[in-house]
Amino acid sequence: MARKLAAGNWKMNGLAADLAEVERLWAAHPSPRCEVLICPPATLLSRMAERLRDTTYFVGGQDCHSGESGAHTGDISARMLLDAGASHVILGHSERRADHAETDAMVRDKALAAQAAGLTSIICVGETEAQRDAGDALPTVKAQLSGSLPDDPALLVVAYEPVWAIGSGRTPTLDDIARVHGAMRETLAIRFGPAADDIPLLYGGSVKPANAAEIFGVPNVDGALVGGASLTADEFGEIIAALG
Ligand code: G2H
Repeated sequence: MARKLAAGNWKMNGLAADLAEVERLWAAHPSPRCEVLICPPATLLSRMAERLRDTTYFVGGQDCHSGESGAHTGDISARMLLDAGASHVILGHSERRADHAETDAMVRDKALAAQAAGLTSIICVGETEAQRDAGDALPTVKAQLSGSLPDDPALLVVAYEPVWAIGSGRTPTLDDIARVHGAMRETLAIRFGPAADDIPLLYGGSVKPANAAEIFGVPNVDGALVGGASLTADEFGEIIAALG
């Protein structure tokens, strides 16, 4: 049985003043029944980790390089994230696949680096609107899974984020989410055996307080990767409460 996880992805949002939001969140939700993770921009990572040091909340990165160190201007290694206080890292988000031409093979190499550093990877997969309209959602997700995942199921979370649902206010039907999450669990079981049951499967894409509870009721949905609604303590707190 996979543990429940509410993960916030702040994307390229947040300045030092916004750290107060996570303290408000903790004050309002000091004993959630799910795990809570917040992934701020790298500039805030160590300061957020410091603010949350005496809490049960986790802090994570939004990407890492596949190498340990070296001449890679602007990049951050998995060990650097760990050193800054991170326990998790989001990998292969569709915005990185689109903006930085990240391939499945690159995502897999990053996941291997994250595992080696002891970080939990949140591997993101999801179809574009054109792929959905062509009836290719499931083959797309399965291909991304087989290409992006490391060989060891330890320290692994998978997030299904249909690209067309991200930040758009649109979400798949509950039946569609159930179909994709069921297929992901089957694919993971073929690859990893019984360990697949312990891999949290998150849904991501326009999760809000208004739709969180119904999405969390879908079989094989173990939580959410939340963007816009994770930026304020009030909205993310409602989503945490819906999961817990
Ligand atoms: C999908 C999600 C967070 P939002 O990218 O990963 O963002 O909730 O804003 O759609």
